[in-house]
Amino acid sequence: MSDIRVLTGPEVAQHASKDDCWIIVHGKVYDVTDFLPEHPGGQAIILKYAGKDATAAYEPIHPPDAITTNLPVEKHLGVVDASTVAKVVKVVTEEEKQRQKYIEARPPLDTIINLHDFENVARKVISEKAWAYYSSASDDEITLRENRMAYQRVWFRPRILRDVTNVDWSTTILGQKSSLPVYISATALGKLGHPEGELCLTRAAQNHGVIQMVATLASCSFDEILDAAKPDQSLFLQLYVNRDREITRKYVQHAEARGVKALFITVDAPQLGRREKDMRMKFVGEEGVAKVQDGQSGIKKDEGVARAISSFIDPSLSWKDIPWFKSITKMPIILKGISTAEDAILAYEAGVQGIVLSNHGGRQLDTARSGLEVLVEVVPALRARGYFPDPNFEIFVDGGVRRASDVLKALALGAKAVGVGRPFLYAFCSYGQEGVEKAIQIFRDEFEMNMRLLGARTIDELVPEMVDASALSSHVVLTPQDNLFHNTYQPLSGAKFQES
Ligand code: 173
Repeated sequence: MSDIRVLTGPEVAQHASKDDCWIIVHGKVYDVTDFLPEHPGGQAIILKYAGKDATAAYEPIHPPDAITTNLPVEKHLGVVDASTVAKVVKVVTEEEKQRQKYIEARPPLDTIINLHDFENVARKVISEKAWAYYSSASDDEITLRENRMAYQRVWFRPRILRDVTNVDWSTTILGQKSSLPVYISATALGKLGHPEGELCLTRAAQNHGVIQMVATLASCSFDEILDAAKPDQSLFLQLYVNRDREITRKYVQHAEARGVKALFITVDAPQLGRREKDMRMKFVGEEGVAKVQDGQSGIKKDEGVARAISSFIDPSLSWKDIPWFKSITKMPIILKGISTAEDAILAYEAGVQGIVLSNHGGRQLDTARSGLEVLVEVVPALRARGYFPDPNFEIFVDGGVRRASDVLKALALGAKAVGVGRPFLYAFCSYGQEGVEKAIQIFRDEFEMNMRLLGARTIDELVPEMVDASALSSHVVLTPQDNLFHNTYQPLSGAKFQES
């Protein structure tokens, strides 16, 4: 016997106003009237689907359980009889038609030979909205570009005649085996770019012994990702700390119970940076809706995807909170988003197990320095205090890595491993799981060649003497232009004129 209420499409459609708003998600009907003002993404976007099926819009930017955990059970009204729901007729835009053509005409995967290639493909095969969200960085995107350029101010000092028949680039990261000195860094909202979202990363990582850092704001739910992983697969968790610490405590302890191996707390995002490509896209995309709502709801229509869903992040997070994190978990704690030697020292003294020298892919404080440049400041400062090297404190770098040679530079300068975010994201947006596997293969090929040419047979043989980083902190040196990068990089554009 079942007492589940079955509703029809026309019944749901009668509740299509701000004062009485029902929506359908995954075949279930929800009364979201009271939730409207609380929706982190604003009311306008929900009202666009009032009385209708919102699944397609909901799916890419919410974990499947978001609605059930946020809405009291009495607002779960029942299921809808699918045969009675008016099919949402999707107007196929010119953009969408063009996109489908590009998907058909993707370069065969075996013609992809470097990580830049994925970015070029992704830009064409994902929606403009997804591209704007993923590729954007804050303000003038100076740091985004500097992250890449910094690697080109470090030059190799290769050693010769060392019998490099066998080279081995495997390592351990926070005690976990890794086939590469690279981990997949957290990126949010994977389903904006591919229907399987972050699961593409999980499956590829397990096939190749690579560690994935799972994002708090992944499109797939945490448990979906963990269920897709093998029992012996190492995963890390990236954490945005909630204003409600109870939510964070439960989340962290659940992750630990499910076997996550380390907790990376993001410390560089008390507020999200203004990512202008993303903001302009939102402005254009939701303009019609936002106009109706203006002045009624106080919705900021120009926030962009990320900002719209980030209001839960606690800006009051401080050094005083670190003991609390240590009290709720035994996982190693790593602070992600350190940009100075001063904070690296504080982190060490706070007793955490590592730091990520990162500017969040250029998406937070613009003109913050690259992680690589921060590394050459941090290592001597820690060493001077006897804090480096320390097997219980690992230093990571992320941002701008596109080549194994970049990774080797960071390792020679003292990093334990390097985080790679967007390139893996673009790999799965373009080719799904296979794309990620190919990206890993490209890294392998590049490690083999570069380690041979550098004269380093193992990761331990990468020493500071193998690089000349003397120009790293000088921001005015000229280097040859990186054409692959520049040709892919999409310059910021100005405000659009209104169509007459
Ligand atoms: O960089 C990001 O876009 C990010 O970290 C984020 C934060 C909040 C919501 C979505 C993404």
